[in-house]
Amino acid sequence: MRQAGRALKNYRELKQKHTFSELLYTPELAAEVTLLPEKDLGVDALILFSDILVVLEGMGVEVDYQNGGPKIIQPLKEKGGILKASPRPELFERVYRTIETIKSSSQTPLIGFCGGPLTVFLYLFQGSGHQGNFDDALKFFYTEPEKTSQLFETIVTTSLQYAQGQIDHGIDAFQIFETWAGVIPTQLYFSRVMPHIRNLAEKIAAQVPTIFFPRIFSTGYHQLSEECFKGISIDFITPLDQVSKPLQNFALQGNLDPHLIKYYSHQQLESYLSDYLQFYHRHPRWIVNLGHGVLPETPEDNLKKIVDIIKNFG
Ligand code: 1CP
Repeated sequence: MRQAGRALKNYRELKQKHTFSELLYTPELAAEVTLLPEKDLGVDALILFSDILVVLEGMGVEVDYQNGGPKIIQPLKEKGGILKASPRPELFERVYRTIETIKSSSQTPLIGFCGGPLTVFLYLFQGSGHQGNFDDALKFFYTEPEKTSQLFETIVTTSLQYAQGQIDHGIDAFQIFETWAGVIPTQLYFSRVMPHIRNLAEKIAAQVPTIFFPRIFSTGYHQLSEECFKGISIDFITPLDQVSKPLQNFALQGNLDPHLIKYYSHQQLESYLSDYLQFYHRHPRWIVNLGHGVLPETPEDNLKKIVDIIKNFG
């Protein structure tokens, strides 16, 4: 959950020399970026340097990552909701080469990932995620449920193929980022999106430990106890103690507030994290992580401090 690199000096230096797409699709560079947090921060696990929109690019949808957040060149709102594109499987192949390169030089567990179908659909239809404005995509979601469901199926089919490739090339765990789960009511998420999540996750979870991150999921977290995941990643709004009991059989991940990580002094970080140590005694399967991505301009020193504090807890 780092989004990332943005906080790391060594990442920003690479960005001076290469575009984001070059970093994504040059296996040696993507491997180098993936490994930075291990070297610079000392974290215990790596997340593949990629993006959730790579699935769309592999489907043949063009994405522009220049100038701020990513943009879909021809979003479905401009094409009457119809997806016509020629798949580019060679882009996935580059990601698989990246995984092989990482695995050949590091023993640290590597997390692969994809976006959840709702989140990927929202970007595909709207064209960007700017400030969470998905008005056109949501209009389609509410007024064209069958066509939306077909798009979910298309996204899941490609995501599954991509996830399988990541597994075959050596990832150790998999995370599904449903960043925008909270734009619709939780019950609607369960009735209209969750069946697609299950189609995606069950095959993956049968092979590698799988973590689900539905962001801003309210009481939805309480209803995941029968799902196939090993871990649930929790946003930074929801108190962990509220979800600990219903999710007692799962590893819980995340919940640290990215703002606080950005603005707190080292001393404040220590006391913040010691509260989590108490939580850890109640729920020992807790993976230290943020409740959403690291904010740009977060002091790298603060990230390093968190890792040091946690490791000193022993
Ligand atoms: O951070 C890492 O290096 C790990 C790899 C990673 C992951 C897991 C990146 C690299 N992106 C993601 C996931 C991702 N991408 C999500 C789900 C998690 C989350 O909510 O943050 C989403 C919604 C995206 C889409 C995306 N790509 C955004 C958000 C835009 C928006 O307005 O909604 C952004 C800024 C990107 C570009 C991107 N992807 C990754 C990085 C490091 C960046 C920033 C590029 C840069 O400026 O250097």
